[in-house]
Amino acid sequence: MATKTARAYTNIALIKYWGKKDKQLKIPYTNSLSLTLDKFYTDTKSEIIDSDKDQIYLNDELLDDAKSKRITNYLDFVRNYFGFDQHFLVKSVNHVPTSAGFASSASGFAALAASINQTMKLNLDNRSLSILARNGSGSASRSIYGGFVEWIAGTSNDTSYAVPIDEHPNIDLSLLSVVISQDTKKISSTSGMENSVKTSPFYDNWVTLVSSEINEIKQAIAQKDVQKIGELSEHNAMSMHALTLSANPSFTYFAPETIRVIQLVKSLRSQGVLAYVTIDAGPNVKIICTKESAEIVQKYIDDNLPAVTTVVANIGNGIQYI
Ligand code: 2P0
Repeated sequence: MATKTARAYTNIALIKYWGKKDKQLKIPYTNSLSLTLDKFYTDTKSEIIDSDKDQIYLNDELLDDAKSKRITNYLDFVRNYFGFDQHFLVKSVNHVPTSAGFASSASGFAALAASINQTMKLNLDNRSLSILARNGSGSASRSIYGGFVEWIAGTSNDTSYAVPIDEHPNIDLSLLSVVISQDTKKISSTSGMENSVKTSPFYDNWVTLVSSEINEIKQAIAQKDVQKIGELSEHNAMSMHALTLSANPSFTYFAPETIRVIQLVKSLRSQGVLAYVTIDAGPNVKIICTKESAEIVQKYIDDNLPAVTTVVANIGNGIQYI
């Protein structure tokens, strides 16, 4: 039987992961909660090759050693973890256009983990797959499932994994992605979160805040209260970015246009439009809307900031084999 392609969708954290207790295992300080999106995904196919070196293609380009290092290191981890020694030809295609302003590590490592699961006939259940994906990139643990997903921080490799909260929520929520810059960020999430943990005087407060916001957002999800989901997500995102500003030395992922978009959203909100921002480790802004408000917000941003690109996404599925 021919090997299937594993498809994983990207996710946006509403209550964010920002800090590792264990760097090696990527065990976070807090739980986090995300929404899987339908527009952006990675397709990955792998096969065993008769070689002592992996060959990695990304978007039809064979990656050199430097570019493939993070992936081959991960495959070394996977070989060691399961005790096999085969090497792979991996072909990965990102349908996460850089122009959509999403990082591809979440969908990328989730698709890679699922693909190796297939090729090596590991028969992993979703929990084990989430653990495997987490070892590639923390946020990838959540892309195993669709809809609303919680990553349980845990305390060890076996206890840190994502669980579905509602994979197919019947909720009127759309996400507008506002792309300000497509440049690779200067401060990676990995080092940004490390600096925040080490030097922000507010880090302990963040840990306390996240545990209460996770509970509150789960209630809001159960009640299909999009406004409450938006309020909590915006507050959580601003609190995460406060950790970067209060780090020593301080840093920020915001660009001037990031602030401008926040102001435009607040102005619309004062006119009664449902719109709340969330921002990851980069300048781009994602706006939580209803289907109706997404159209209004998109037009308003397009009119006021003609240089930015906007894309509307809806709720996506978990891992698929096609
Ligand atoms: C998140 N981010 O919860 C947070 C919010 C960015 C801001 O997870 O070091 O690529 O590989 O575990 O998962 C991005 O960081 O970091 C991220 P590593 P990852 O989505």
